[in-house]
Amino acid sequence: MTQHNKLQAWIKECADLCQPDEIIFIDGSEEQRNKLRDEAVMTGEIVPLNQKKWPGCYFHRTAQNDVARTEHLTYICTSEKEDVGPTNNWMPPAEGYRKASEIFKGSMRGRKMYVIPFSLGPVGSVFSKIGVELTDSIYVVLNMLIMVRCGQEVLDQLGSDGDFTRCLHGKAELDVDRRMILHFPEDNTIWSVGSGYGGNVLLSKKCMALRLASWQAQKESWLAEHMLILGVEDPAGRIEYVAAAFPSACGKTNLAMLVPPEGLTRKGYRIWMVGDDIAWMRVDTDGKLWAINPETGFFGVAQGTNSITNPNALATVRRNTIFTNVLFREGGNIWWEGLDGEAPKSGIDWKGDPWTPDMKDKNGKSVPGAHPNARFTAPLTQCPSHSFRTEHHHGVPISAIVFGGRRARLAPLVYQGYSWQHGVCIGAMMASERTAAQFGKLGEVRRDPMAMLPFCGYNMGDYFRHWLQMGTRMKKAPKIFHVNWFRQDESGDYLWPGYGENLRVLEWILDRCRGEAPAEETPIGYVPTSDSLDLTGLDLPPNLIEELVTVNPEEWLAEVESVREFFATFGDRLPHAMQDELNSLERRLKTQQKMSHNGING
Ligand code: GTP
Ligand code: SPV
Ligand code: MN
Repeated sequence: MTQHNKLQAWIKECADLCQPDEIIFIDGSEEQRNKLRDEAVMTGEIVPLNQKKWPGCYFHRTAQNDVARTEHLTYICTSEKEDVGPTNNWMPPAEGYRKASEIFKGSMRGRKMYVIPFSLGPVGSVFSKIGVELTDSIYVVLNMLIMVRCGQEVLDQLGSDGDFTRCLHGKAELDVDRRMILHFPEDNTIWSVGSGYGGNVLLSKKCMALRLASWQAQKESWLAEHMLILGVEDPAGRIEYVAAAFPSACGKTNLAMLVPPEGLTRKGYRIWMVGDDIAWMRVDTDGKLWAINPETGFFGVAQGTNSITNPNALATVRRNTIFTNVLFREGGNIWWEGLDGEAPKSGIDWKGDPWTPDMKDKNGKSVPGAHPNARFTAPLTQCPSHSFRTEHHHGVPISAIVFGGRRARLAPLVYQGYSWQHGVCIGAMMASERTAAQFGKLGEVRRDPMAMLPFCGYNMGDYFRHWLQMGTRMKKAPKIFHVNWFRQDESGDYLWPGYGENLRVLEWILDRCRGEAPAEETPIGYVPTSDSLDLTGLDLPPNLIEELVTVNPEEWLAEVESVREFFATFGDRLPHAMQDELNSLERRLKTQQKMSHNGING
């Protein structure tokens, strides 16, 4: 299968450690996939859904303590602690290898080890990187076959001495006390042990395409980002591409799969989905930023997905999809909270227990049938709005970069940075409420620069510097914006309808990039004037847009203070430009505050 001596030696080394009964190369063939599926069905690792209704679809339940990424067990192992910065857990490489080896040792006895060669990006593209994941989980293999380009063509591309990222995964005992997700950027190696959940074990995804890739991108002058990519085709037939970074479970998949509301469809708008989670971007010879989605699949949040919020997602998951931790129903059906129609009368919940919709926990709260972080794994090409550009080795040119978080207060619906440098500071200041995508306290606001807090594989002070430098390398840099779909009123209801209606904001953003939409200057950046968003067909309360773009200087000054504290944690690794931008922002806010105290409308 391969003439690559180093690859063979590494596989042998890992097999000596883990002691699998057998080693199987994944060739990418349908035949092999079917065989593995059958085997996993036999053991109960996956359960077929009703194949008439859900052709090619399967259900999987993870261990109860293993339902989201475990950031506190995720480490970057480098020789110098300063290189990972204050936002990452650090361990010396030797200690990481030693501790994880103890868990890996003999852990695959009685199991098989699968060898998955994969390419992030189209095989052979200048963007692309190759990895090889070794795993003892068929569930991982079946997911990887959807999420990335796998198999013999990748080995052929690797040849006899190509570079590849070494990814070792073992389920071991699935014990949270013996779980470690370790990254060794200096060795181009990832070790993950003791988990069976998505982002912890599909090592191509967050571990390689973000943590290791961000490290490589800094050295090689490109960007590896937690961003969706979509194309907006306007009424003139012109397609412009937007890359947007929102933290986990904050709307990337939904925005990427956007279906235009009636009014904008009639106007002639169409959306093309390129990617929903990760973007790799490089400056091309034309001085523009070009992007690819390195993946070929969605690993999307089930909760809240329905035919109103995201019809394209529902169409995407009708076949060839793996559902993880949803509610399982008799007759091979599934359900999750927020799906269309009424809840089923009964089912087996994500824990494997009998469930009915009226069940309450000891605090009187409804017991969910699906885990809030239940996910679907489905091929990109099944999305009705899938872009033909995903196979292009060249990617797509990016006109606008959008940052966004989940903020009940403060952050307006949309605003635009004054410059690339200001835009980088907007990204660096980002914060969001914690969601179910990671283990921890829900709802707590935490700083999450560029939505990369859990995914930047090196010191974030250096990461900001790298972003600033990328700006100087572009002749036509994308404009930078910030959005917030999640502003709430006093009773906790969302003020903005969101989902498909978000296209109205994208329209303004792209018009701004061409210098064609009016805006008002505020201390934090440009916001839309009250009549510059096309709201045709939307029935909103009067003055809602004004309310959604209001900048409250007192609240923002408090935010500046909290950002200042956060920036201070980077010490002298923080670029001066970030401090300068923050000081200028504070000055502008104080001026506005003074003006409104004096009764002058700023
Ligand atoms: P990851 O896969 O974890 O990176 O998440 P993501 O950023 O792709 O988030 P996703 O699109 O899956 O959305 C997460 C949750 O936010 C879902 O429950 C959505 O229904 C909800 N959501 C997405 N967009 C909007 C929006 O515009 N408004 C509101 N109110 N909710 C939204
Ligand atoms: C995220 O949490 O941002 C995800 C899911 O996209 S996971 O693959 O688990 O990281
Ligand atoms: Mn994500």
